[in-house]
Amino acid sequence: MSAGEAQAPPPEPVALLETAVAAARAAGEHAAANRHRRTESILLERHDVKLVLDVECQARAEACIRARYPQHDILGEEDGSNRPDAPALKETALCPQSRGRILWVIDPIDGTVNFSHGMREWCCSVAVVRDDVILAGCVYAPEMGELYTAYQGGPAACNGTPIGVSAVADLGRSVVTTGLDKKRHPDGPPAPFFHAILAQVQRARVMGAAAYDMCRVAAGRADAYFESGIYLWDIAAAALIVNAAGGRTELLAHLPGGRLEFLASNGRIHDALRAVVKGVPHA
Ligand code: LIP
Repeated sequence: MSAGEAQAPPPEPVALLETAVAAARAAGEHAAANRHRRTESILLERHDVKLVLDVECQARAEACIRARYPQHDILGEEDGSNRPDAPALKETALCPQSRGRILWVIDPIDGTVNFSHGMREWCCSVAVVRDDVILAGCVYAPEMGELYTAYQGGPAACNGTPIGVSAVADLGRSVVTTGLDKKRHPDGPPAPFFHAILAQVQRARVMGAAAYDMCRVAAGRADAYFESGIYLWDIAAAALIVNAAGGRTELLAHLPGGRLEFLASNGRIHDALRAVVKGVPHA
């Protein structure tokens, strides 16, 4: 970004959202049209997979953004080398990389393992951030027929219809989604966060796509989401959508390798759930 642009005001959030939607749709429609290629992998790890379509979908999202905003910066899951090293990130900022510049944050296929097995719970997430403020965000779940959107100062919507978080105020009556980060506790007991949450809520669910999990919270179909070891691109767009839907989000910690510990909720059970996850000893 040029020095002059660093001082220029960012484009209007509504205009940015239009591009975020176009980028998420370009990625999602390509993935959905190529489901028959869902097992073409670049990297197969014990608990993860990187697909050829991940890279292709990110390229399509980037093309939409660069056509409209060639001067903006982009951070995507498939960049690899862009994963900031957390020891340098001493701040509480969710996206310190966005300081002084407009940064697009892309997860071309969130829920990649779900997608590669033919499950429908996957989505494409595109957010735009400046000075740690999320200006607009879109989460597109093609096989669920749902497009979630929000922009700074505006409403959260699903397919253009306003959405809002649930009214559940008792943790014991809540449904909380989370992830099972196998890499966080390689030697300790399995899934300590999951078991701590499970003991306190009505149901704990692991659905495999953070951005879509958070959109469930925004739409009032789940009451909170928590994950330790998630990346910025998994949660940036959905964080704005949850807040715009009347919920609350909180960065609990920066972890090594650019991973995050992140909590999103309907607001009413936020403090109680934070106390539960803060009580889990970290490896
Ligand atoms: C996934 C997240 C999920 C997490 C998985 C994985 P990806 O993102 O959405 O919440 O538990 O480990 O990180 O890799 O499918 O984009």
